[in-house]
Amino acid sequence: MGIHWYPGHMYKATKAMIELLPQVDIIIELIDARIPYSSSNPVIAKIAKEKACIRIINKADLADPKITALWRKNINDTKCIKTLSCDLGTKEQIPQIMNLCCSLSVNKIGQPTVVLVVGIPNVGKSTLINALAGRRVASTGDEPAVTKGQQRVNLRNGIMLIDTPGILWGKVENESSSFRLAATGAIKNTVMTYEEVAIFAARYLLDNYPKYLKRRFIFSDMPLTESDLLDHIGIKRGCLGAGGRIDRERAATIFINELRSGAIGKISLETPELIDQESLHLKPSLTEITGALGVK
Ligand SMILES: Nc1nc2c(ncn2[C@@H]2O[C@H](COP(=O)(O)OP(=O)(O)OP(=O)(O)O)[C@@H](O)[C@H]2O)c(=O)[nH]1
Ligand SMILES: [Mg+2]
Repeated sequence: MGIHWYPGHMYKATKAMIELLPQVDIIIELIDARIPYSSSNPVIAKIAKEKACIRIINKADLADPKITALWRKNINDTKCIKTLSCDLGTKEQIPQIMNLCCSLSVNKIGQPTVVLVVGIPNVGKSTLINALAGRRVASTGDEPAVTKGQQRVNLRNGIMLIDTPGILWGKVENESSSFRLAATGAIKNTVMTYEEVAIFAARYLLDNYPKYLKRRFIFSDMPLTESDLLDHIGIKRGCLGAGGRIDRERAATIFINELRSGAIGKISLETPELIDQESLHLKPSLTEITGALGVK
């Protein structure tokens, strides 16, 4: 059972994006390097098939480089789709992205090449627009749903960029994907409690990154369970309520914020192998969503 997170504004934003498609020449889709599968919107995958597409695995600076390398091998380029991993903090890959846009651009006399920038909330779409424009033209912020509507930016080289609000899809079938989206900050903090998300992330980190936890939170004995880990963080960070009881929600908030910021380490929350295993238990439910939006 997946979460249902599809507020009206996201449905409208998806519909507006689809309506714009006939004018679009190139799609840039940003996915999150920490969760390349869970941050890939199946609706975008479906519509992107018709267009030249640049797929950017963003926030690579926060992800485990070994796992990103595995994903790079796993996500194949096709004739129309070029993939590159990126850290927009450094802007190093901006010339390469611009060159790709220029090489894929179509010759339309007197009209700009239209590049639509899409992806889940908080993945870095507006940051990319600003970097490509070379100035701050779009609002950015470390929370989902900062961009509320489409915004057009004309560059001097004949390219028009369109920033879009972050979108998720109607039903995130894989329940683990919902937790991963929440853990990385793509889903508003009001949809799930910090504690729920922290319990999920704690288990993954205890199994896959115990050394990072030890280094960050300094344990003499490694906690065995997710609850023990949160209690330990609560004690270490002084999250105590009435009667000296550990305030789990506060401990969970600290843990999630440090995970999101990269303070615990470069961490990926899914691998291709794990997703293969999880996918065996899922049935596709895309038709329902894309049908409702008018995508055939
Ligand atoms: N560490 C890191 N942070 C990044 C990177 N790219 C963007 N960010 C940060 O991620 C946060 C979200 O960036 P935005 O550009 O606002 O994201 P968005 O996709 O436009 O978000 P919405 O408009 O809310 O959908 C900001 O705090 C950015 O500074 C990156 O490559 N690495
Ligand atoms: Mg934005």
